Amino acid sequence: MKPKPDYTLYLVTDSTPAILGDRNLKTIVAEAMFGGVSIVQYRDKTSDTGALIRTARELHAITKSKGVPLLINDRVDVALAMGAEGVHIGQDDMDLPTARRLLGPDAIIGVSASTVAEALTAAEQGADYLGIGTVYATATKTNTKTPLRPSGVRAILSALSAAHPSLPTVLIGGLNEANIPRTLYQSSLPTHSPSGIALVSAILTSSTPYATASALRTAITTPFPLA
Ligand code: TZP
Ligand code: MG
Repeated sequence: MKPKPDYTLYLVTDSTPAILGDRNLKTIVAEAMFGGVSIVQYRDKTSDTGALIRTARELHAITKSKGVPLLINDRVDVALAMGAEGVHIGQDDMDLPTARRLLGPDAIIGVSASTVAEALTAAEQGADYLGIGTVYATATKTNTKTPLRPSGVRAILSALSAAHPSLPTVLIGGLNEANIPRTLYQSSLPTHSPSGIALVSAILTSSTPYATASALRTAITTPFPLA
């Protein structure tokens, strides 16, 4: 049976010294999960295939112990090799129908979308969720198009709401505890709110990942103060 992930607080990992310093990724992930991270994507653009599989296995041991799904960024082969719950693919990675054929119906497959057309195509091809971004410019990923900002997110959600009203969506890019409440408020439609927030630096650069994840979860789940 396919799991139904909780996308509320979605941690995307990074492998660069600029973000991790000399800290241990597995320790940060474990602490952040105790603070409320509900899904983890292992994103590592620098390690070779052997190291990717080894680290993914180690992370999987940690996530599995809490029932948190682990998705692998880009690499369907790595996900297959170590039995991750799924993958996250971008527009330049393996296409979704091929990934689905390789991983099977129960795998969680997420797709990055930065335009209405990309979102609708991924939805029609059976993506399990969409990563919508970049919402705001971020130093973590610089090869992105013009930031969508909340108005661009709303345009995508509005296009999805007709044919794919229940497809989960996760916002990514430049998000932090301070800007999450208003970003969620400004990005939502009456009929559709994003299912969660994906973050790299806000969690990975924190010296207290437990407290940071917990504060982020509160920022995501507390209604925006209108008064
Ligand atoms: N995809 C779009 S933006 C981004 C990715 C992987 C990086 C987001 O990083 P941060 O540090 O949360 O802004
Ligand atoms: Mg990719």
